[in-house]
Amino acid sequence: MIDLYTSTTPNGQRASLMLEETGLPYTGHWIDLSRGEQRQPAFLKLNPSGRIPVLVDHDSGKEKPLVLTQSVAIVLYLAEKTGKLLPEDPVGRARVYEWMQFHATDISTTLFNAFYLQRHSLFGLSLAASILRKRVLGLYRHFDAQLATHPYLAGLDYTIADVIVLPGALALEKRLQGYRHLTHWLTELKQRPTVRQGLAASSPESGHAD
Ligand SMILES: N[C@@H](CCC(=O)N[C@@H](CS)C(=O)NCC(=O)O)C(=O)O
Repeated sequence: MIDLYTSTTPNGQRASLMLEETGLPYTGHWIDLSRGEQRQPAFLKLNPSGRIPVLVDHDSGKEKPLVLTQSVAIVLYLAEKTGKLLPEDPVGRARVYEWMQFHATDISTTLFNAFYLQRHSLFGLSLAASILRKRVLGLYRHFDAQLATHPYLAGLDYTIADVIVLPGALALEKRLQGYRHLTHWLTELKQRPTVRQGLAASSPESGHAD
């Protein structure tokens, strides 16, 4: 059995989207970040950095359950555990890693920095935040170009590259409308039953942590 501690953010959604793809049974626990539930002692025992997502796998094959943080690590672990959404050949896998890392390092990190600077805008940093946001929107043109010639980011199949990129792109959907192929990809994926279930599993309606 697996427990997932998550919330309605792109990082939380990555984990629940992937769990739905694997078909593994799991229980979701929605963490209310606005009420600071991620800083409660019980949660900090799971992740001392006080952030979602956290996955606890009670069937990891080891004596103790595996407690895993970091959305990309969670997605990779689930892909390797189940053999889903990750090609076996090194070249196919390299393409998945390329798109996965493009988003996880260039886009997610830049967006986080923009968010952080915006919170400090009283100190005159909102211009820096808007420059970073513009950079992110510009970088998405590479995703659009890739999707102009491939149905999915790493090629012909839906892979963890799509799982990792999808929630962040959905959060910016309105601002990405100029990117026709990216928008088409988003529209298609929103129809995918596992995507609908994965997004629902990281929403407040899915329930609260104990
Ligand atoms: N790099 C981490 C980032 C995790 C993260 O920053 N989670 C945010 C939500 S997206 C969080 O829990 N923030 C709560 C806080 O900082 O108090 C990952 O990919 O899982």
